[in-house]
Amino acid sequence: MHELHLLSQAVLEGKEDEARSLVQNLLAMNVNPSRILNEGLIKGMDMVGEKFRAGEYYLPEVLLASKVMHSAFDILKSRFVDVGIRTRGKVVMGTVKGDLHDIGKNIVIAMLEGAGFDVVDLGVDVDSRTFVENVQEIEPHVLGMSALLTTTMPYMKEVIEELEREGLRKRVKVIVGGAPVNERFAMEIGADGYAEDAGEAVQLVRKLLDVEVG
Ligand code: B12
Repeated sequence: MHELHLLSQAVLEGKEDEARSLVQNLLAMNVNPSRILNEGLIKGMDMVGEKFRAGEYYLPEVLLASKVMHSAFDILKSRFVDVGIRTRGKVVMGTVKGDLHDIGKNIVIAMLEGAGFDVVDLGVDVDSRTFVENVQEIEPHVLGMSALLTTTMPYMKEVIEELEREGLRKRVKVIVGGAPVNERFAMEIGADGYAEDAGEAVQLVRKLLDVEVG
């Protein structure tokens, strides 16, 4: 669809006003919010990633695109709210130590909140101590970790080991995600689940908590 293409271009080119009005138009045209997110906004970020890899974009361009993505996603966010269903469970979520990427994590959080879960966001660059302390205090049903760098991904294992040392591992389901993470890695480090995108993350949390869908 032409408007979705224009939206990914607006993210790619860092045009905030244009991206926001395209999202409004697409919603007015009754285009499914998940489609706007995946085929417009995330597609745009993927294109940014390609340019970055190819050395055509530098950090300022990537940051600008991130800002546009964030601002446009804000309009979309409320559309994921599943009215009438409240607090289906508690989730604690953070991006692991050494990693500052939070766009994907924030989308996952917004979708989980929309689906009725209570989410506590620990932010980025979160060390194992902080994860463990929050699991102790908040007693969430699920702990979610995000990593976008191959160098920070192994840290997820350290957090799981720390949970084990503190005797907390059995009390919380651990889920992991982020572009370099996959199902196999998740199983290798002893996580309970992996999801490829925010929509799947909601299904995964529902499944782990055995919450009725709908
Ligand atoms: C935006 C971005 C940045 C921004 C981050 C802004 C922000 N606030 O997040 C900035 C400019 C800060 C940045 C910095 C760096 N970046 Co960067 N960045 C990206 C970029 C272009 C997009 C990432 C993104 O937001 N994608 C969109 C979101 C929606 O997707 P996502 O994060 O994958 O999330 C989805 C799923 O993975 C899943 N998910 C995510 N988290 C979780 C968690 C759970 C529990 C679950 C279930 C699911 C889940 O659901 C999400 C929604 O569907 C990627 C390239 C790419 N295409 O991935 C590079 C990329 C990740 N960056 C990279 C690099 C190298 C860096 C830097 C080291 C660059 C530098 N030399 O300084 C620094 C590192 C800083 C640090 N310490 O973290 C590399 C990583 C390479 C590697 N193999 O490790 C990439 C792949 C670019 C590349 N091709 O080289 N970056």
